[in-house]
Amino acid sequence: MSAKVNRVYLALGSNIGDRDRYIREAIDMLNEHEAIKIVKISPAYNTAPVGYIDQTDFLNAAVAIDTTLSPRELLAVCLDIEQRLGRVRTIRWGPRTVDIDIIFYDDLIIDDGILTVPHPRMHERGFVLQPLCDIAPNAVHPVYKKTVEQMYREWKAKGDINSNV
Ligand code: A4P
Ligand code: MG
Repeated sequence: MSAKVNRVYLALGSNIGDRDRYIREAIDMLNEHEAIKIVKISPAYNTAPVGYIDQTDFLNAAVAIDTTLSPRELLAVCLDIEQRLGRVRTIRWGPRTVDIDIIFYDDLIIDDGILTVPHPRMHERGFVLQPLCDIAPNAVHPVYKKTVEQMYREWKAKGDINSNV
């Protein structure tokens, strides 16, 4: 019997060194995993830092994957790739070679103390919504029951002068 294939959306961000290479290498490393297939890759966007703003601009992208890994197994793979690409955790929201966040995992809602899915801040972050909207405008947030396109439109309509994509 084969394991269920799940559709997952990941957000990637980098703001140290050769950002483009880190994003591409992270995607290659995901694709090399036998239980992960990359289905779609968004364009990468240059974005101003949100949260901890005293740092250089990010490059952000999103990917759709099909995977038979469980959410926690997938998180472990993402953390391992972050580590292999030289990420050192210092300040929260601080600079990083690569950050890989699980945005949606099918329509699951998870909050087990280690993993929170959907990602709790995705709906208020242009740097997640814009690339996600390129590859999955019709994906529905299982808690808010809104499509990615709707959330991205609402985020843009807020017109917050302090926020960037
Ligand atoms: N964790 C829980 N839920 C998840 C999930 N859905 N996906 C846990 C991935 N990890 C999840 O993450 C800390 C722990 O969260 C993980 O070990 C995992 O067990 P982290 O990557 O070390 O911390 P972080 O990324 O600094 O924090 P967090 O909360 O993921 O921050 P955000 O909200 O992702 O913000 N500005 C721009 N322009 N572009 C960016 O990419 N990123 C951040 C990080 C801030 N500002 C940014 C960007
Ligand atoms: Mg993260």
